[in-house]
Amino acid sequence: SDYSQEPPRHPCLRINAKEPFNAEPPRSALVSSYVTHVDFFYKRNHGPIPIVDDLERYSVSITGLIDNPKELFMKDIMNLPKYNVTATLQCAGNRRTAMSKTRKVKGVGWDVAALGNAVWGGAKLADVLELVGIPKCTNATPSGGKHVEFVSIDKCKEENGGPYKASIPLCQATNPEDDVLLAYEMNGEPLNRDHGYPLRGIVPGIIGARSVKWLDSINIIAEECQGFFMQKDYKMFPPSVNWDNIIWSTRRPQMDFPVQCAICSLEDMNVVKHGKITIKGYAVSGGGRGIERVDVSIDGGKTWVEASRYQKTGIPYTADESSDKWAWVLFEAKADIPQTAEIVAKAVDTAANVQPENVENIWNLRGILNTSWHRVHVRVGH
Ligand code: MTE
Ligand code: MO
Repeated sequence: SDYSQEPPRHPCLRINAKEPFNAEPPRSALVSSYVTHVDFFYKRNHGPIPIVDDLERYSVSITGLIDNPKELFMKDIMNLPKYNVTATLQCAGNRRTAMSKTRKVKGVGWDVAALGNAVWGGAKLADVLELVGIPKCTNATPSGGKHVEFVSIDKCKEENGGPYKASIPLCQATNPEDDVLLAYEMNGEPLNRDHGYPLRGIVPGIIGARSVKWLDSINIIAEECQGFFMQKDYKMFPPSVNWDNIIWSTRRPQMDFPVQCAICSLEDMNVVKHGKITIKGYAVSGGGRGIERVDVSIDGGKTWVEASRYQKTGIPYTADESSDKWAWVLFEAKADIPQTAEIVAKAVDTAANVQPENVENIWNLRGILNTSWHRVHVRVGH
């Protein structure tokens, strides 16, 4: 593979793997703004970044189980109504490094910043599919168990040099309420190469792996996508499964994301100047579920206080129509700590789901979905 034409990247990024390029910002960058700056948005790749230099000729083919397959050009997609959806994209491998500390897991290591919150601009996939004669889906008219497969133009070794791909159920793709986008903008600017220029899927509320970048084709298929990243990766196994006894077909591809949170204003083992500290971080759940509560402890989880929550700065967050349902919620609490402290955060989503206390109990060999209580140890010193 050829990594000689990678795009420039911000020097603050922590590189977890160089080729393919996988990097995350320092965690403090995440809580400096509600919408994550493109430079600080994590980059998760499985091959070299493709180059699309002729936008006029770039097209996406819509094929598969449809009567009239179509080739769509950028102008066709941009002619559809444009939507801006604020959505958090989180890699299933976020916080994998911490899971690996209890028992080694396979995969690129990540601290707590393999996620970001962006305003994605583009056409709704439901509108795009209507152009090829597929009606919108409502709960009253389910679309027959079919799937929509996104195929990229990149090349990755897991697919033996073939493209990255993934699928979602057709009913999700064609339900306007699910806000699935073919996005050409990120935070009001055209997508950059790292994030999928010129066009990517954005599937809010589920693991980042299904938001395929650099789209080449969209296929309507009878069964879910049989690609590596759907069938041999991104599945959640119980702690008893290891590389000798794994049977991939026993588990479904992971889609939804459980409730997650992490402290970003402090690093583990930080030495702080005095005992008055600010504990800031993010909380986010899958499926469009809001964040009901964030609890913070400074004594390792013996006692708790509730943190304040916000999306737009200065406006207290409530999980209702006024909030961005696909986006993270930032939280903040102030505390006065003794000489040493174990700070813990845990979130509760609007379905009353809670985070598991310990990573051991959710350990899985691929190291995905580490949503255990987030802990940082700090010491007051000089
Ligand atoms: N799409 C393509 N074509 N190739 C990839 O390697 N990585 C996926 C997804 N889409 C990937 C892809 C994964 S695992 C994640 S978490 C997100 O893209 C990351 O998106 P980002 O790099 O824009 O943050
Ligand atoms: Mo990912």
